[in-house]
Amino acid sequence: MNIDAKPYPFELPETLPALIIIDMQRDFVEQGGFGSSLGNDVTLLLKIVPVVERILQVARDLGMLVIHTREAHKADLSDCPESKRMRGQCAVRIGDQGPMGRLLIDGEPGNEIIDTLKPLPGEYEIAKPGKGAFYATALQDILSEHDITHLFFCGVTTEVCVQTSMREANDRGYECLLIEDATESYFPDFKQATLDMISAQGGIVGWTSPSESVISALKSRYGQ
Ligand code: TIU
Repeated sequence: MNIDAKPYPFELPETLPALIIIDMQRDFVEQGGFGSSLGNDVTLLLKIVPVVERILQVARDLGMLVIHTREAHKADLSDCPESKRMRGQCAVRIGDQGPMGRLLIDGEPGNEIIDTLKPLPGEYEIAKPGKGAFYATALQDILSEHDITHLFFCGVTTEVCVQTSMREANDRGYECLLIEDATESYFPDFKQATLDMISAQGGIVGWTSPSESVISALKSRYGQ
């Protein structure tokens, strides 16, 4: 069973693939979080929420491994390079107090995954200090423990944390597919460029496909 994808059909493995949901936390989609501190219109990201909800429900129904990530730093900022904290000309920076608590700090209200996508028991929730989900996290060990070979990516933002994580996964030998309408950027052109560059050159980073194709193929391949 294949998924209709770019640049060519994505072959589903015998064993269940994993779903990786990148950084669907209040910091990026709600006013007053890290995303808006950088000067972005965060409302642009909200349109993917129902799509990510649908994919998450299918992954749960099929018993897939689900990994949620959050971009998060320790309260003492010991895992936040000064270069990252000082980048940009923002009035409020990582670790500073905002309307949803300290920006991008683990445990603060703004760092929580949005209500409708909250992880369930048995799902992994990874706090990651970098843009990539593999950097300084246990992600690779978790995937190895579960014999995962194929990964489906969604979340925000497309050209920052999603693309970085997908490239890290690609370099580690995983077959990766980015779900087109389940990822979003503050810059629509950057989203499109990222989708294009992933599947260019014969799938140099992996595949992309709309959620409808992904969901119907997953259900036919792994459903009862
Ligand atoms: N600023 C931006 O587009 N993204 C980030 O800072 N982090 C993630 O992409 N999660």
